Amino acid sequence: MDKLIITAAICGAEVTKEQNPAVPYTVEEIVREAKSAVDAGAAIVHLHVREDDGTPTQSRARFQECEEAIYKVCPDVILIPSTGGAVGMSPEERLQSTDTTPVPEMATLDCGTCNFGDEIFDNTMPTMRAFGKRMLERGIKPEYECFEMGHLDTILTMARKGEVPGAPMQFNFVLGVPGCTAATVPNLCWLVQNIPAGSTWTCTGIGRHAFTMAAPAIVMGGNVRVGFEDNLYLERGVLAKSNGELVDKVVRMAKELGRPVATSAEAREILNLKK
Ligand code: KMH
Ligand code: ZN
Repeated sequence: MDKLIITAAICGAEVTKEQNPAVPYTVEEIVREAKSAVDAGAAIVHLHVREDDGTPTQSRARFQECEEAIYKVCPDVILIPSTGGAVGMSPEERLQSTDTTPVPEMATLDCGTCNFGDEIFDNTMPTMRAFGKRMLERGIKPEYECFEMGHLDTILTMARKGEVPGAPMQFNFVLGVPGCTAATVPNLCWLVQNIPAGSTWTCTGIGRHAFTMAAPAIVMGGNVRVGFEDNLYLERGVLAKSNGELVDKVVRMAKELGRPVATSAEAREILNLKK
C-alpha cells in the first residue's frame, strides 16, 4: 500500500468567519492556514481564494498572489487550485485559476451537475469538455471531483473519448454534500471498485463525516482530504483552531492504523506528477 496522501482544503468558497473565525480570507490568512496544514503533514493544499471581505473569487491575479505567497513558505507543497469556484460562477470565470505561472501541476475538474445544498452546482458536458481541453493543452493533471455516483461514469466515458486527461486518473470522492451521494462506506466501496486499475483516489467526508470517512480511506489504501472547506470541527462541538489541527487528527489516525504519511515529494511520485 502506498503512503497516505493528506490534502488540506484550507478555505473553500462557502464557509465564513462567522462559522469559524479561523477561516482564511486575506492572502496572509491563506498562507497561515496552508503552512499550518503542511507543517502538520499535508502534502497537498486544495486552494480557493477570497477577496479580503471573504467574497469568493476566481480572479487569476488573486490566485497568482496567493500561490506565490504559499510557495515562499511551503516550497514543496502540491497546490490544487479549484476550477469549481463558487456556485453560480461562469465557466470562463472558474477557469482563470488555470492561468497562473507556473502552470498548476493539478487542478480540480468537477464531474457533473448536482444539487449543492439548496443550490445547483452547474457542470454541463460542454463545461467539462472545455475544462478537459484546457488541462490537456496545459499538461495539468485533473483531480476528478465526484459528488454523485453517476459522476464517475460520466468522467470515465469522457476520458475514453479523449475529452479529458486519462490514465493514471486521480479521483476525489466528496461524500455527504447535502443533496448528493451520502457519506457511507458502501458508497465509497462502490466508487473505488469502479475506477480503472492504476488510478489513485481520495475521500472527502463532509461535515460530521470528515473523520468517519477518513478511517475507511486510510485502511482501504486511499487518501484523505480534510479542511475548513469540508468541515469546521475537530470533534462534536469543538471548532478547529486551524487546518493544521484537522490534518494532525488524520496523521494521528493513520499512525494508530499503521499507515505512514507521504511527503509532497512522495505524493508527486504516487500521483505521477513530473516536477
Ligand atoms: N465550491 C463548490 C461549489 C472544486 O473546488 O472544484 C465546488 C468546489 C469544487 O469546491
Ligand atoms: Zn473546492
